[in-house]
Amino acid sequence: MNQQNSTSADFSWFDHSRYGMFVHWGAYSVAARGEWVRNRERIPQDEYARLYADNFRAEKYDPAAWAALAKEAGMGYVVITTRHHDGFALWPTATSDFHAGRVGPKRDLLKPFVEAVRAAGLRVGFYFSPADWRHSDYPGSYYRDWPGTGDWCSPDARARMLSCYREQLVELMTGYGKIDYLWYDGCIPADLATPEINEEVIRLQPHILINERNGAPWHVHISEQAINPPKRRDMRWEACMTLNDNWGWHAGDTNWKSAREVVKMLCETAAGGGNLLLNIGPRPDGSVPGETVRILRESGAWLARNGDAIRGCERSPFTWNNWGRVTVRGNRVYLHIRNGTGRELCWAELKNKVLAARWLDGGAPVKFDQQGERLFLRDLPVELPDPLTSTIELTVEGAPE
Ligand code: FHN
Repeated sequence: MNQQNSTSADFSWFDHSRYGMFVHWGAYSVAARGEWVRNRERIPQDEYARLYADNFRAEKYDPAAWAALAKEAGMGYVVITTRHHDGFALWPTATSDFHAGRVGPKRDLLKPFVEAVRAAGLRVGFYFSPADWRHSDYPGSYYRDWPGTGDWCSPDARARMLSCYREQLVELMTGYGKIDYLWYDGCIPADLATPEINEEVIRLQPHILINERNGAPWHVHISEQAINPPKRRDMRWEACMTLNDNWGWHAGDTNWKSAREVVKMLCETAAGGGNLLLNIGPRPDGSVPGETVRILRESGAWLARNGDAIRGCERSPFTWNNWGRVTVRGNRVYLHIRNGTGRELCWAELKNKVLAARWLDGGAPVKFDQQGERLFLRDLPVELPDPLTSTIELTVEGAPE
């Protein structure tokens, strides 16, 4: 059942913002080799706890700085990994002894996060992994023949796993005030997901947005490391993307996306009426890598000048063009021009009558004439005004369909 049609909750904050920060941070950050390090390197739990969790100190943890960076980037919400597959919880859960309240920082890391994000006027999201490599009932076999101790065939093992999963979610949904977004990771095995648990979550947090990855189609379709709008047009969707090749901090990862690529992703997701959830992987001390700060600030400056062309945009009816992307909001059509076009650009798929055309950043008028569905934009500069992307705003008669 798709919950989207049955909820009275107001998710307009999600539709308006079109952009959020994803944070992958935990014991794995100490290894500096990504969040799957324990699995890839087949590290036994005790060794993993001793090498990584015990040394996860969060000594420079400043969630207010994370929230300020998200705001400067133009993001409207922040989603943090409360517990990733390794089982290490960022909050003092009663379900295990492997958490930040007892090991490493020896304090609750979620409470200051929630307070800082709310104080910045942003929405709060909790990522939660149904997979838990540490749980004795978790079937290791699902993780590439990793010698897990859990026997998934036994109903008792599944029941114990479900009970722990539910208890942790109840802790998260009752211990930190209003939570705006529950972000499940891919569910392995899928039958761990139960609509009943989501219905309990909604009873505890009536206005919460839930993504679909827990095995039941809920409010938000997720496209991971790709920008693929769902075929159905009545469902919210979000593309979650990394800034380099890893989610968790990886000291050897130098493959950083550019600010221009971030702007391109923003235009692509907004053109599809979707959101971009862009990941950061803080170091174990809580500091944010300089490259991340630079890229988010530079792309954020573009968004500060051109946000009207991204925020609140609906799914565009136009196909992409070889010069860029088209986003739509009401009777405004935004042409995001990325490639040099010479002095004229012809766009041939607009049925609506164009009433005005201007550069969105700065407002200078743009000469145009329309011949049926063909729109000619004249006397464009050979060097586009903005190195990241130059956007022309068209005011048209009616809303494009
Ligand atoms: O295995 C995880 C991965 O570590 C990361 O958290 C991503 C983020 O969406 N989700 C899973 C891979 O699909």
